[in-house]
Amino acid sequence: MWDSLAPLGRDKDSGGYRRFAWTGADRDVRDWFRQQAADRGLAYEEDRNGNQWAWLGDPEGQDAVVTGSHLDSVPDGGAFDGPLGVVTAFAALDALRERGAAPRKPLAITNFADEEGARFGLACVGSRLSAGALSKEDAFALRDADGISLPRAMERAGFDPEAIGADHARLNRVSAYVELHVEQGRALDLTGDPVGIASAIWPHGRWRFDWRGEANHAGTTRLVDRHDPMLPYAETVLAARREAALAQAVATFGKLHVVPGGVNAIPSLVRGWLDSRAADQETLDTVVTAIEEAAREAAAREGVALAVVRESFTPVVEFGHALREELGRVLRTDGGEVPVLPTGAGHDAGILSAAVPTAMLFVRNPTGVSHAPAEHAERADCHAGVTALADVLEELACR
Ligand code: HGY
Ligand code: MN
Ligand code: MN
Ligand code: MN
Repeated sequence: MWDSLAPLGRDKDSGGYRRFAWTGADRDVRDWFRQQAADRGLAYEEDRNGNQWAWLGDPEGQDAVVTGSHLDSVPDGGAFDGPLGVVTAFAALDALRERGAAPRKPLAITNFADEEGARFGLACVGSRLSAGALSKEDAFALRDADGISLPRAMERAGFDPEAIGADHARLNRVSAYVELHVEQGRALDLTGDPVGIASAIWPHGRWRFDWRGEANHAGTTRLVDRHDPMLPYAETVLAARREAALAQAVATFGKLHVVPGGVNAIPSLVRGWLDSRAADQETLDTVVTAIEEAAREAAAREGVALAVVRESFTPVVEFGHALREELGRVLRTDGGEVPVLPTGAGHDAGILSAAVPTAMLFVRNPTGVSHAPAEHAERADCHAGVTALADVLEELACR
């Protein structure tokens, strides 16, 4: 199964993945999902927001137990972030069948659309729409770098964008959503465990900084006469690292857009996107406020204007104790407890936790790297993840 998915959307130069929402690469992995469902005789659905569902049992039934993740990626993303959760879901269902475990509740596997937000700039679009955390109006306002709107992209991919919106009826029928995900750090590698359970997702957000200066000739403009927006941008990147380090938080300027983008032209506009996250809300607010202050001071020194917009924000998610404890009981072995750990990465499970009891399982990533081609999980640990997920699904759906 893995080998049929791995080549799809992979960039031959970087070895990373470029599976952006509603593009050809996304269509290929969605077709792959549909085929996996068909191969298992599962009832296949696409919901009003483009999320894919493969059902064992009645899609209209109550108390459904759902597992899955996403198949889209960040630019040059790794092979496991998202796909591991979908592949292990199908493999866990196969394992339940091999065990002869008969689900008493409907069981579904999902691929949530556009989790990474790589194309339109907002993460977890499919799950946000379904959970009512993103309005149709705000979704319609999303544009990609070429100015193509989300609804237009969905339409081109064969979806009716007018249908998007909250899907409470569907989510109200779900009794638990469990997402398995490659760990995006090295905590399990350090504890020596193949599988862990998520305790929480850090609060995190995305802020857009627009520095507007004075376009001019790179060769003839004296330094004293410049209003170069690149300067305050550079100083703000250094301030972000400084403030995050002081607060044991994280801050990243990972995306930059420069206008006009000529080597020999002082820019008129430098647009940078900040991704910042911290263990708690107060710390995050402190860090972002300090970064913004440093950005304003640097802009003033260069005679450059600055506008800052918070583009998205996800508050802290504490995964519910009841389901988390149940997973801990199911996965406890003679070797002891399964580690419980927080994550700084956002997930559909985090968005859905506002509407559905959710839990997450992590599989060890010996490199600790994610959102890059070096992301890795050993085959043996992936198998341990399948067994753990099958045990959890058997407990939740078959008992
Ligand atoms: O950005 C995140 O944390 C997630 O991978 N979308
Ligand atoms: Mn990711
Ligand atoms: Mn992910
Ligand atoms: Mn010239």
